[in-house]
Amino acid sequence: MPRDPAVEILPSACPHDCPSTCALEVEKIDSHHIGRVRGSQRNSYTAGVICAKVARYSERVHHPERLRTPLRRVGEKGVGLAAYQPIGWDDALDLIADKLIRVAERDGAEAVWPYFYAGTMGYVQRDGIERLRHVMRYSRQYSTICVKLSDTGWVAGAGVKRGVDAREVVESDLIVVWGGNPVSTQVNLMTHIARARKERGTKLVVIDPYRTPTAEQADIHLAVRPGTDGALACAVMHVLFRDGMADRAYLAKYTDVPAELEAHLKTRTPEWASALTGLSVQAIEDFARLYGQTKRSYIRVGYGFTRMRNGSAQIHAVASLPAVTGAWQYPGGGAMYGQTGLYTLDRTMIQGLDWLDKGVRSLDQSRMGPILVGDKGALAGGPPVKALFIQNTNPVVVCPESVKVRDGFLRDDLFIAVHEQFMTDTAKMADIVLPATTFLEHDDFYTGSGHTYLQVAKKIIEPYAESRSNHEVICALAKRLGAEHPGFHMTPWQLIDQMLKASGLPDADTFYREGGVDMAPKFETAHFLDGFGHADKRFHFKPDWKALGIEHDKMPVLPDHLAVTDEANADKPFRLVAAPARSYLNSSFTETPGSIKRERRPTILMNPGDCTALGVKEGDRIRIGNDQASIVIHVEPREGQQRGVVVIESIWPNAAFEEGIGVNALTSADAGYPAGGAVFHDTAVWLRAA
Ligand SMILES: Nc1nc2c(c(=O)[nH]1)N[C@H]1C(S)=C(S)[C@@H](COP(=O)(O)OP(=O)(O)OC[C@H]3O[C@@H](n4cnc5c(=O)[nH]c(N)nc54)[C@H](O)[C@@H]3O)O[C@H]1N2
Ligand SMILES: Nc1nc2c(c(=O)[nH]1)N[C@H]1C(S)=C(S)[C@@H](COP(=O)(O)OP(=O)(O)OC[C@H]3O[C@@H](n4cnc5c(=O)[nH]c(N)nc54)[C@H](O)[C@@H]3O)O[C@H]1N2
Ligand code: SF4
Ligand SMILES: [Mo]
Repeated sequence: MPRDPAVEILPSACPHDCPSTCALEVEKIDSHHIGRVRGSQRNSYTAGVICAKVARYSERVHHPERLRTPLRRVGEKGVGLAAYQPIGWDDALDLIADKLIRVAERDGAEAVWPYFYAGTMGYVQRDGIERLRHVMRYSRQYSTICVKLSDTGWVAGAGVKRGVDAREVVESDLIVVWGGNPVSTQVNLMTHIARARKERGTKLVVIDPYRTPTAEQADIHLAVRPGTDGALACAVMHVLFRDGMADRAYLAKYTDVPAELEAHLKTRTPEWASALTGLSVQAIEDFARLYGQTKRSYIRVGYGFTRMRNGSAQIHAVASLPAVTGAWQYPGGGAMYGQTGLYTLDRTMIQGLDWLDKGVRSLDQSRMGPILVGDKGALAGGPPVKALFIQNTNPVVVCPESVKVRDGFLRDDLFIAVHEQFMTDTAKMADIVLPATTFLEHDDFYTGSGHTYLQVAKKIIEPYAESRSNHEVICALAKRLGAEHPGFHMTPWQLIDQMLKASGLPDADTFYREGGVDMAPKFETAHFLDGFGHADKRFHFKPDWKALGIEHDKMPVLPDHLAVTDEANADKPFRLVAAPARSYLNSSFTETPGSIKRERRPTILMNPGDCTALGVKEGDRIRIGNDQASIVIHVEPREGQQRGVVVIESIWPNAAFEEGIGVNALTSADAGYPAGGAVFHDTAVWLRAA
């Protein structure tokens, strides 16, 4: 689309919870309106490309259903706008503060649970709630909904959360996208992969239980059964050792127990893995040979295959592969899961870490359902939660065991305040709803996990209607609660500047002027040739799980298939994967017309053979359930996934489903091993006629 030279173009960064954290260029029409949003060239990872949903951001920021004013509920929970009356900001903040003070006096400070996640990834607007929490000694939040399982398993092997720069895939001869769907969830990676394929004829392998848009582009798609990647990785390593494709010199120099690993893998044959993964022996042998014979092989490790009870073990097994072939030594070789270990930022001021007391109770974010319905174990020995203050997340929809979450939110003795941009399912349960700004209306600082840039972004337009930023709300509440901390008296820009200076980095203005700073380390470091992150500098095939989580005794000693998943059985013969949808971002964008049009309605993707066996066809309704709940959904036959595997792309609002509960009614709030983590793709289910 041609650019109008009269329209001002300003730099920004995408705040959404996505590994890409794209550098943006935003058309500013006037002080209240934006036009088109484009990817910027100033950041060579973004390279001018962004996803369609953010390119259409004017649909979201100027949406007629944006929250305009603070609201007080006067009707039933769950109804929405009709149940609320507008009130002034001072009244709303006074009401919240009074309630929090009363709850803390009566039930103890731990009965208050500030709850947040990454609706914006900006450090100031996302994490300021931590400062309020720590100063007030409110219950802490154990962050488990997204990266706990993957972080734990990656760090077990590599010792630090970083890897080979994704831009380096242009030098790879083989790219393996393992348990991720970048076409939908981080489109920029595909730009670099496309370049590699064009310039070098690079092969693309995708390992995913269903034919995602990424799998559709692959040379080879290995449609594993969910939760069996550990077995596949072990069988591949078995072949590498068996057929002389292991780099023994590399193993001796850079890894901990290569001989033990080789002996252990003797029984982890392709036949053994075939029975678990559902892949043919030939497919496993062929992939192992391709991987073993390609020096410049790059694994882009996704999150999907870690959202399992055995997820940390799975990612550890997969991350072991390049240590066996020594792929780390070559340009375009190695692996990457996330880069956040590169940024050692001093977040004391923003998060109020000088007030952090680890003696204060910590509650597992993903176990919100059990927590709110009063499960003693989930409450970690403390009082019931009597007040929730929520920013940046929509737990009524996105948390597992969502029926329990909803039941908890329906409690009469629970006070709920929600700060949101839209009337989400969570906001509909609140006593007080506060309108929030978007990233275009406030300043913030961003890091990327899929790339290595740090970026700052300034507000581009004025806040919509009466909306206020998270930072403003946190500071206003702090004042009313008598919480004292210098961070409550600083502007977002001052907080960013303070953090950067305390971290030994250039100041905020320099960052802004230069369009961000690339923190990519030198080749030797990125490829761990100067050592992995452990004290002994070696990759650990035999991790110290004990240091990583309380359920360490459940973990395999060496890379293995850990048989702790919710296995299919005669009563529940199907395995459900609750994967991300392309046009939504978690529960965000479920309000924008362009995204809704593309996603249409909730569907269940099924192997055509299963459709025939169950007598259902395209567009039919079917009931899917387990011991927790059941939901009704429309059928879509899809080639390319195994029989017995079904997929629901999400996360739709509850109202999109016939009976008003969505996919997370089926997912479990069990904590993955060894350190916790939500197990969204680890669910056995039955299917019946609706
Ligand atoms: N079935 C299933 N469930 C899942 C997953 C899955 O794959 N399948 N994935 C899980 C994962 S990985 C994650 S990370 C979670 C994420 O789940 P959520 O945290 O709920 O995700 P988001 O939709 O990114 O953000 C939530 C809300 O933040 C609001 N928001 C955005 N910016 C701001 C702001 O500046 N201020 C305020 N106050 N609010 C703001 C948005 O309007 C949005 O409603 O979902 C999890 N749930
Ligand atoms: N469009 C869009 N983009 C997003 C999001 C979104 O909801 N929509 N969510 C954002 C967030 S918060 C995150 S954390 C990231 C997530 O980004 P991804 O890593 O891409 O997403 P995951 O949920 O982790 O699932 C990715 C893939 O893992 C597959 N998978 C599930 N189980 C297994 C398994 O056992 N083995 C293997 N090999 N694969 C498996 C799923 O089928 C799915 O295709 O994306 C972010 N970007
Ligand atoms: S790809 Fe991710 S980071 Fe980039 S614009 Fe889209 S949601 Fe934002
Ligand atoms: Mo996530």
